[in-house]
Amino acid sequence: MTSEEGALSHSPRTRAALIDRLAERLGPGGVLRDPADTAPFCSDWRGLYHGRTDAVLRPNGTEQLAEAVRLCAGAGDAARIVPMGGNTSMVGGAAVGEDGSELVLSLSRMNRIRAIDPVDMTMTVEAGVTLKAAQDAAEAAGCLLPLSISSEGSATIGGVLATNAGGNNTVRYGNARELVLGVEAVFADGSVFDGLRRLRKDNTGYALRQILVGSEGTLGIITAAVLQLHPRPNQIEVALCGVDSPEAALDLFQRFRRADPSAIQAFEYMSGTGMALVNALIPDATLPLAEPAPHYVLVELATVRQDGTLRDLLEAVLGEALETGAVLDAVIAESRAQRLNLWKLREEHAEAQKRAGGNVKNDVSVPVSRVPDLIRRASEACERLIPGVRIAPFGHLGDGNIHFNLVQPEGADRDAFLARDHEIMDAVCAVVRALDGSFSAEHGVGKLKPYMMPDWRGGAELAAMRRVKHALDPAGLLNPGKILPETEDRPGAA
Ligand code: 2HG
Ligand code: ZN
Repeated sequence: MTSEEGALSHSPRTRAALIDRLAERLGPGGVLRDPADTAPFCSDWRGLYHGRTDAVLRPNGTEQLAEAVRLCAGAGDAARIVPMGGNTSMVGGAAVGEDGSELVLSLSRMNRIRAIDPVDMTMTVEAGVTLKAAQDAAEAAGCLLPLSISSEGSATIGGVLATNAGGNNTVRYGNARELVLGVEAVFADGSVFDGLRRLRKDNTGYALRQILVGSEGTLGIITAAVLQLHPRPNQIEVALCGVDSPEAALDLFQRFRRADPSAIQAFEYMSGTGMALVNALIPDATLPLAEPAPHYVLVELATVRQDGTLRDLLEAVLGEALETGAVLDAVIAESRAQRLNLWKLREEHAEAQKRAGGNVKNDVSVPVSRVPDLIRRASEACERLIPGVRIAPFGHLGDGNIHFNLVQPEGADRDAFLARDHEIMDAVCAVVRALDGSFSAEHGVGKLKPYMMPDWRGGAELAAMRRVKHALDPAGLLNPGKILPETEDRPGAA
């Protein structure tokens, strides 16, 4: 394509005509054009990306959404589409480009819970329902939707599925992928894939729902899903423990697993540095232990049994671990309010780190046995690279996913620190690779990390991904610039 053709196909005039037509079809409230209204859709939670859009589309249902996609597809390159849920991505998964040629497609008006079946233990929800609203609806029906992530108040089902979210309960229930029985989605040509099946067994060709889950909106737009629910637990116990090393944290995990693997609902790790930031920067987040510890574990046990023995199990394991010195100190929640308070100390880590200054995040995973090695070796590498950097890893130890996050040194220049993000991520990822891990465990690739794909997923794997993308979205209409790198070369490579 010549540059003249490129300029023509991005023509703002064609786009303006398209937006007029979209406004007509989507009706009142269906299209936002005023920059004051579109601005919140153009920046991400981390503040890494600031784009521009000529319109935010807000269809009120699948049919409208499909029609909008058909219109955009018919307009060629004039309007590519960035699907957006709660806009909570940590990797710019819904970041909008800077030239205005991308339209945001917000699922916020598609927020109905279509059905809950307590016998089949399924719920059918639209993509714009927040994860918290879906959890609450499941609970009201006497069931449990076990997906739980720190941003669940804003994150929506569509985004959670598009990114195959993991979160706090993966250790027991798996990732989002394991909880999806069916999806409804709109493909890039505007056709509707009606796959809202509620079946546990359904081997009828390619599992398209599983290709869409984790595709970050690049292969189709998930508009609704059938989720597998679980029985609600009758006993829940939560404890916060201080430990003196990541090895001790792993040792404690093994103790619980030996005692009763089926009781572990969450097993979370926090560094002393991360916890100190939460205590200092988040109101009403006070450490309930007598002394701060170098590292912490938050463990949640749960069971549907009603025999009152879960507390015994928790106390037996903690008692033994305290005696051997594997645990330094521990507090057990005595009420639902105390449980929530202990969880708050964990869930506010991202917010506290944001308040402390610039962050470089490494959402990495390694085999569980190697988590202590990861923490030690990556810490050493980062200390060497940036003396004084605040090393504040935390995360889902039970499934091997650690958020190896760095907070700028106190008093340092935020932008200068962030300018070194690739250098820092590369140093951490070198350790992750040596430990047979992954550079992105649960947050996805988004706009931040496609540059890593050739190194980590190159060759036949990346080539096959490109062919799948081309087959389902030949014009590159959906979520441009995410997951797949523009070239096979690393930036800066000779
Ligand atoms: C969490 O586990 C989220 O709290 C956010 O995945 C992690 O801030 C982060 O890096
Ligand atoms: Zn996480």
